[in-house]
Amino acid sequence: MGVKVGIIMGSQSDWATMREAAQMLDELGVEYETRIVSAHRTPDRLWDYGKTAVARGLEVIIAGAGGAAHLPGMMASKTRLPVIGVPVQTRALSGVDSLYSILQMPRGFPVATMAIGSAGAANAGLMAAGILALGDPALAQRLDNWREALSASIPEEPRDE
Ligand code: RP5
Repeated sequence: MGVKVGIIMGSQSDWATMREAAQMLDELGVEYETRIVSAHRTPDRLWDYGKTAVARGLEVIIAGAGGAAHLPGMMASKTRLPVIGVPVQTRALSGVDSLYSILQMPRGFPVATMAIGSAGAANAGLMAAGILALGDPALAQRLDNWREALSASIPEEPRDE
């Protein structure tokens, strides 16, 4: 089976955040590819990626960007694959700019928008795995196990650190 998840990001500087999505997919045994695709700096690359995504066998795209974060929305306009958007935290506006840029899509072209920053990137990995698990019982079991392990790791009572 080929790679089903594409993790794309607007800049090398987004990788520190988007790596969390990749690590989650590693943990769950899901193959992925990673690419720098910028809506502003490499628009032709964005177009090609979106245009060929279905034919290449991708099933989910995770797209992270910061600031004027047009990458997830533009990708959603170019492919019918589910696009999961990750607002990267910015210095100037703490990622609220990224969040609003990704979240407020017009009717017809949805982006599943995660939380700002690393938690959002990790959750994007989980969301992608959840989508693929609908048609992959072995992955569904690994995801169930992962969720149970997380619950089991939470103590019932707080303690002094
Ligand atoms: C966006 O601009 C990228 O997604 C990144 O979050 C932000 C800053 O990019 P660099 O100037 O660090 O390359 O397009």
